[in-house]
Parts: sequence; structure tokens; C-alpha cells
Amino acid sequence: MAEMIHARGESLARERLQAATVLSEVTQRLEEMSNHLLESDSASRSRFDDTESLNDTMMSHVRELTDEVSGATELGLLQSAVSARLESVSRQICDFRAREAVRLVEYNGRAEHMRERIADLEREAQELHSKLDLEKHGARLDPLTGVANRKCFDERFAQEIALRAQGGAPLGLLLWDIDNFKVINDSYGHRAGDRVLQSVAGCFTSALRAADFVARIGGEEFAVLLHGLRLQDAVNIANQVRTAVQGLRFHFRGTPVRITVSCGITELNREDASEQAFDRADAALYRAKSGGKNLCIAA
Ligand code: GH3
Ligand code: MG
Ligand code: MG
Repeated sequence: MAEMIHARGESLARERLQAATVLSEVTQRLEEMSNHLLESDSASRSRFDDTESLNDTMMSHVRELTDEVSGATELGLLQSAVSARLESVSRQICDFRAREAVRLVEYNGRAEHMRERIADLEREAQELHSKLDLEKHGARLDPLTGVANRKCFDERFAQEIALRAQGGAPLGLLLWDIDNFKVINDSYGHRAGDRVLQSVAGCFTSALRAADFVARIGGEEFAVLLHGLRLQDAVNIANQVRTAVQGLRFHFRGTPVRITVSCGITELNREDASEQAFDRADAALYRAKSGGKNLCIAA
């Protein structure tokens, strides 16, 4: 217990550390984006000021030119005044365009930088999502056998019961228990017992359809939900699985180990609560045990 609590404490601390790292990275990215917006803001303000001042200069040129034209008495003087003005106007427009070009290069650089940062952020968010999915998924699997755990079974069973109550397809519940498992543990050791659990779980998943649901609900106890099957079909499938387990050629350190399983089967009624259905299957499993084991019995 102390080890488990310690391990859980360590894993919580690790998760907290991961979350803190991700948060600080996100904060840094957000700060970068906010700086980018501030820079863009000040760049567009300086562009606005520059355009305004160009406009003012042009207006004053036009005003002065108008005065010069109305005051001119000689064509030669008028021509040189107009061409001086035009030269000054064209020089100022050239300068303005050069400043615009610099601003455009700066703007493109900033936009490119921001695009890269946003792509980074999206990638990081995606990775975080997959990691969270994995953790969520991991919390629902039995680490030893890789099938669903008790918590996952309880949730799934409650969902299936609700669907059945609403007139969903038939559903079979199979409760399994490995026969004489304590003897296997006592004779060959706990590690051999663990390997037997893995082999039996593997046998269940490979003998059943992908849509069927397999869970390890206790030490050497498994539950299976069979979709769309009436009682007799569920019994037939259960017997196929039982025969497959019996046929496992399991050896531990060169010694053949006989493995068999017993099963209690029930079909769910529309009015069943999960406890009722579970108890029926459990009572049938008990009969399979007292009837000699390596048996499948229907409730
Ligand atoms: P029966 O045929 O009546 O089912 O008898 P049994 O020996 O299989 O059942 P019993 O309940 O007496 O023993 C089950 C044993 O399973 C006891 C427990 O130590 C062992 N066990 C529970 N979980 C694990 C596990 O994760 N690994 C191993 N190796 N053994 C486990
Ligand atoms: Mg048991
Ligand atoms: Mg047992």
C-alpha cells in the first residue's frame, strides 16, 4: 500500500511538473504573440504618421505653387518654379516609397516569424492532446493484461444497460473465473500466475469479435459483453472461448501447465439493473464451479 501510494504521489508530481512546463511554454508563446501585435500596432501608427506628413507636404506644395502661378508675370520664371516644385514632390514621393519598402520587409519578417510560432503552438497543443488521450486511455486499461479494467467495465456496462432498456439489441454478459488459479500461483510462483493471466486475456480477445468487450474485473476474473446475441448463441461462443483456453499450450520453465476457465452466462432483460444481471451471471458461474469447473453454464 505504502509503495502504491508513493508511486501514485510520484506520478501526480510528474503530471503537475508536465502541466507546469506546458503552461509556461504556452505563456511564453502568448507573450510573443502579444509583442508581435504591439510591434504591428506601432508600425502601422508610424506608417500612418508618415502618410499624413507626406499629405501635408503635398498640400503645402500645391498651395505655394498656386500662389506662385497667380503671382507669376513671366512664362520663363513660371516654368522654372513649376519644375522645381515637381522635382521636390517626386523626391519626397521616392523617399516615402523607400521607407514603405523597408516597412514591408519588416512586416513580412514579423508575419513569417508569427506564422512559425503559431505552427509550433498548434503542434504542441496537438501533442498535449494525444498525451492526455493516452493517459485517459491508460487509466482505463489493466496494465498487466492490456484489456479494460473494472472501472471501464462498470461504465460500459451501465451504458449498455441503458441502451438495452431503450430497446437496443440483445446483450450477453459472460463472467469468467480461472480454475484453480491459486494452485498455479502456489506451484509455479506469482510470475507464472501473471503470465497465465496475460495468456487467458489474449485468448479472450483473439477468440472474440472486435466489437465484443473484454475486461479484467478482479484478480483472475474477467467479464465479456457480447452484442446482438441471444442466450443460446452466447453459450456457444462461451464454449468456443473455454475450449480455446483449454487448448493453450502453456509451459512454465519447461513444465506444461493446464489452464481452464469457468463461465456464467446471462442475457440481459430490458428491465434489468446492472446488479441483477451481474448477480444472475455470478450465480451461474458458481454452479459451473460446483459442477466440476471447466464449464459454461447459462443462468
Ligand atoms: P477456483 O477454481 O474456485 O476459482 O479457485 P482459485 O484458486 O482460482 O480461486 P481463489 O479465489 O482461491 O484464488 C485466486 C488467486 O488469484 C488468489 C490470488 O492470490 C491470485 N491473484 C489475484 N490477482 C493476481 C494477480 O494479479 N497475479 C497473480 N499471479 N495472482 C493473482
Ligand atoms: Mg476468483
Ligand atoms: Mg479462480
